[in-house]
Amino acid sequence: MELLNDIIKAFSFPELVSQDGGKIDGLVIAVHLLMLALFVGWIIYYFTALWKFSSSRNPKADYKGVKSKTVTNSVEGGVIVAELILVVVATYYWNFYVNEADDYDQVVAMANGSKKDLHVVRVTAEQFAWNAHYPGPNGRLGKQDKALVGGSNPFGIIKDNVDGSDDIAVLKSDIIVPMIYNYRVQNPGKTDLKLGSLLTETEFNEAQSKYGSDSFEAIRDGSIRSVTIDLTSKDVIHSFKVLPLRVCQDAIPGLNIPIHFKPTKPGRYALTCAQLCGDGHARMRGVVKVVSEQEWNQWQKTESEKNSSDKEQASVTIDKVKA
Ligand SMILES: [Cu+2]
Repeated sequence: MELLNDIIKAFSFPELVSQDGGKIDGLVIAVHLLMLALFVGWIIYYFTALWKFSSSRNPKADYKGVKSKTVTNSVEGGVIVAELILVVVATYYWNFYVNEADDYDQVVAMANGSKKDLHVVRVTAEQFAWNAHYPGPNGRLGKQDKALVGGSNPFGIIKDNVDGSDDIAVLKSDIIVPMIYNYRVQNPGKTDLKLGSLLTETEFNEAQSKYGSDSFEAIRDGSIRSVTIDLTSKDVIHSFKVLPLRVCQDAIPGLNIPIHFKPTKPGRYALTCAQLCGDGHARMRGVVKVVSEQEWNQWQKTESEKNSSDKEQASVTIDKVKA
């Protein structure tokens, strides 16, 4: 019985901690059912052909074969239709889903007329580790310049710019992402909030203290904010794969590829590299750590302070050396 349970477990889906991950599982099941239908169809065809064209039923070979083109034509027609669906429909939806999450406006929020990368984590893969670059409390990712890449600044962040000054760079450690419940504005009252817009808990609390708790209505509707990983690679092609989040995306040098997911449970989840990227490929493991919104805010604050105090320390040391 235990063996049976183990076998069932081995063939089941891994734990799911992503709000849209069920769609991926659905697709996997649909593809398997389609393959099963094809398999059964071909098996039936195979045995029918064996029986129909056996030498006992047809002692003399028919050299003329089939004359009608109906079957060939309909198969070719089917191929053309399938290709049209693939190119027109699939490309459109792929572009729609991959480049823009349904709550993308919330992820890259517009604030003071400029974009904020509130829940974007830049991940740079290298042989054989994962590195992460986070926006600081100001919510903006600093610009990068490859001339600045070095031991103390592996991402080449332009730090003397306001966006980059509070950024957090973490090498070869857990990649932290927030799990944020959306508060949907049901009734904006006399506030500046828009009907139907989504607030994070932090924004909800800020709005409550700004306008007063009875001045507007917003409810937690069960939806979760998308997190975006802005993925790239420093050297060769790697692949960012986290099974519980149902996410797998190649990291390609010179390209920044966005991945979106909505984590539903705090915890640490295994991150593996799904492209054979060199002799240390098997060692290239990491962790995606999902934390609550409060933990995320706190972590961002302390790490950012740590980063800037490191910088101050470094400049003090340089000054001392100069003196
Ligand atoms: Cu790799």
